[in-house]
Amino acid sequence: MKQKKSKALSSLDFCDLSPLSMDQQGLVDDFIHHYCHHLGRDKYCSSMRYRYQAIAHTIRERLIERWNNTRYAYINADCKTGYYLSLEFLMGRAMGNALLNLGICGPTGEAMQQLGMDLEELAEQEVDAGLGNGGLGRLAACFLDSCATLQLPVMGYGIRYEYGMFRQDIKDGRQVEEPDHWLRDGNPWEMERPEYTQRVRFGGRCEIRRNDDGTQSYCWLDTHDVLAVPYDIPIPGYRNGTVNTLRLWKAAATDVFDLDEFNAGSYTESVAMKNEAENITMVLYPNDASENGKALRLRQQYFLASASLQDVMERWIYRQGKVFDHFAERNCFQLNDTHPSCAVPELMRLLMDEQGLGWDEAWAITTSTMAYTNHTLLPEALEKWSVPLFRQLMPRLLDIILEINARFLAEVAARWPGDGERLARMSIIEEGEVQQVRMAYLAIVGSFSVNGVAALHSELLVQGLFRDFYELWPEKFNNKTNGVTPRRWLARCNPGLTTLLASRIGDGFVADLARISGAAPLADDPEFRAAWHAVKKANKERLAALVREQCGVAFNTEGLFDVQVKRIHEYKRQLLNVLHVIHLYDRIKRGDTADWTNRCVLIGGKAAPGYYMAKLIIKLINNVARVVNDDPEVGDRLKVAFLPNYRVTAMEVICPGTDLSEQISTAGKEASGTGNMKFMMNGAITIGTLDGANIEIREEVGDDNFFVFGLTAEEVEGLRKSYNPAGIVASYPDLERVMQLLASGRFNMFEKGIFDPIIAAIMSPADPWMVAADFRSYVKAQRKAAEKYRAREAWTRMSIINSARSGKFSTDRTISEYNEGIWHLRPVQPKR
Ligand code: B1N
Repeated sequence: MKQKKSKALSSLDFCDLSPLSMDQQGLVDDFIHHYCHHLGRDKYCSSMRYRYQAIAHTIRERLIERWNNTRYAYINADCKTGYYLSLEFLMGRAMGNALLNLGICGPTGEAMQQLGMDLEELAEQEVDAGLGNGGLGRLAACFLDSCATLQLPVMGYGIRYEYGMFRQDIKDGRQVEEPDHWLRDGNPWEMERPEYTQRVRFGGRCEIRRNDDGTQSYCWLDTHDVLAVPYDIPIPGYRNGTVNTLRLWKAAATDVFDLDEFNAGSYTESVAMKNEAENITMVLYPNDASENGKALRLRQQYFLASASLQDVMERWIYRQGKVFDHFAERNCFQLNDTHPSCAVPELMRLLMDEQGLGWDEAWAITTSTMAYTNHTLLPEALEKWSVPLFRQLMPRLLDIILEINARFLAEVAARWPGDGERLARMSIIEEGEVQQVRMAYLAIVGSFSVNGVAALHSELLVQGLFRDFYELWPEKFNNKTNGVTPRRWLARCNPGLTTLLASRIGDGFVADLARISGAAPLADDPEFRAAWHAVKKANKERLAALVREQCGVAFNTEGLFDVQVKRIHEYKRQLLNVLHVIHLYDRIKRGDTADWTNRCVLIGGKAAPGYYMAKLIIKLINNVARVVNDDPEVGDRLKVAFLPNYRVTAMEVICPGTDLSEQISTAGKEASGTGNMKFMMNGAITIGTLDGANIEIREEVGDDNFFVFGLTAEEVEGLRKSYNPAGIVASYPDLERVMQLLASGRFNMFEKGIFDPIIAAIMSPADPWMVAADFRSYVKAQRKAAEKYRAREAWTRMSIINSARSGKFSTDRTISEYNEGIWHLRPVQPKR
């Protein structure tokens, strides 16, 4: 795999090539070249696929020019580099984003028109790169966009899963998972780079060797090696000449390995071994915020950490030699949750075993290059790996972890002498029937920075989960409130609103979202409000068309578009939403419809395949939708749809067409949320609990422009011991009727008892999500929203204010804070 190196082709300097044309005719010419000469198609080919591929390659070569120039600029600047290590990058489609950021949407559209094609129709051919579960993976994608836009030398490192997030089908109201073979037709947005292949070791055993000079060295022997082959994806900045890199690793079997087995005469075994190696990057684990403890997942984690660190190390040695004095000043690794946290012991191993550094030197470097972001407080999502599994897969890493722990506990013991309980609490190794490695503690001990993703979340981290560590190292802990990129989540997905805003405040807000505040005074301008309303209406038409096509449900755009799209999880409380829908249905059936606001409720999201309750909630939503939509008495007053296969590309149509954004998690459970920000930016008003970034959204828009409800995080914890849902239901007739309707079988006429587990969960005094507790205040907030919606001018005013106050929630702001507080990178301007 690793190719023979030869002398540089100095006559082929990219900098000397004449730049590719960015105008209509140049794009037409290159399209024709790719279509006819590269792909070998002609006028008789009617498949859209090759037209898409030809335009993709036309754009790709324009990215490659800037990509090379960016690389040269980074090398020349000899600058510090940041690395974002993540098991997930939820990129979605690349083409529209590349055109937007290159600034050639106009000429490309015209070029395609000249050739008799529609650019947006071609764009529809692209499949989503769904290499992530939800918020955490999409955040990584938004971060890369902002790093490139801010011209920061940051590289993403991830895994090139053969199968991304599963496709969700709904059959008979239930989720069915289909494999997502997204690479089937090839991927024009990646570039294989076998010349940078790395070798990752698994299994085997460790041996200590005595050196001649009396020192010891460690050998990791008899390993089963897997090759890591990089595929690079260009990440264009917004109209600035920068193109950064996302490097994704694919696992491949070593040839040596094959040969040995083959020579031994066991051909089939050797093919089976090859399969085992290549399995590592076969599939993304579809668990959002819950862990499954599968060995293959740990292999993925180590594979990513090891390949990426070796890659960085190889470049370092190539450029700086085998001297590591300045390594920490020049490199910084941001760990996206604990998933890549094997990077801590792996960097120790590389520095000690491969480069011969001593422990103290290696530890000083490691703990000044690693930074860790926590994304959840849910105990079921905190990663723990069993010590025996670690020993089996990465014996040398386990040795290092145990040594890190021994030295760390000695430090704790020195600080709190005699406090055995504290030692047990803080140990990286959890004792029990089977010892476990607590990955979050490993990440904290090995990092110089630990951050949460919204103000409340970061506060709860240091008060609860990480309290002991905060007492020890208060200076390590900080907050970095999440954001979303305004390029994809405003300019690209909502051209109508972007054009309207640009006509009044200029288009500077796309690169600097703080400037969107200039639109706030326009909320008082009736003409602007009318134009705003017209854009929203058009976006609602687009969303209604999607719902009609995907769900067969007719949404009337006069109604309030009430939307909850996100992973299905009990803590996110899609159940509370359905209970409200049932309540509205009950009101209609009872004739309680004076001053009614017509409402279209859209819910979408995937459930982890093994999450029974989440899947049952999907079934309930679908069954309720069927009853409501089929009831002639209901008519346009209420429509309900479950959108199958929610993903990045669907959100690009959904958020611009939404009036009311549902952010209704149990307070203290949603670390941040980022969908909430996309909706806000596009002029939806939030109905939400005081959870995650909702709190900061409300701070920005003010109480008048946000429908808040529910218990606070503190109240939720305070209520636990005395929680009595039966009492709550009995004292609130509206909720009592909803529960009766649920129990009556109205929504499961021929499926007796299927929703009993849901009823039991709501009625349980141990319900961790306290659905019943927040029902009353939720209904009240919903009523207020419905009333406000009927006052159209006032609603539009709120909508404008929400967009205009969304400046804080750009990932440009988030990334600037990461850079100022953690990374300390200097921006670099490539040659243009
Ligand atoms: O990360 C997002 C936050 O906005 C969300 O509130 C948070 O729930 C989400 C294990 C996770 N936390 N933890 C995960 C994903 C995959 C996995 O295998 C956990 N995702 C979040 C961005 O900060």
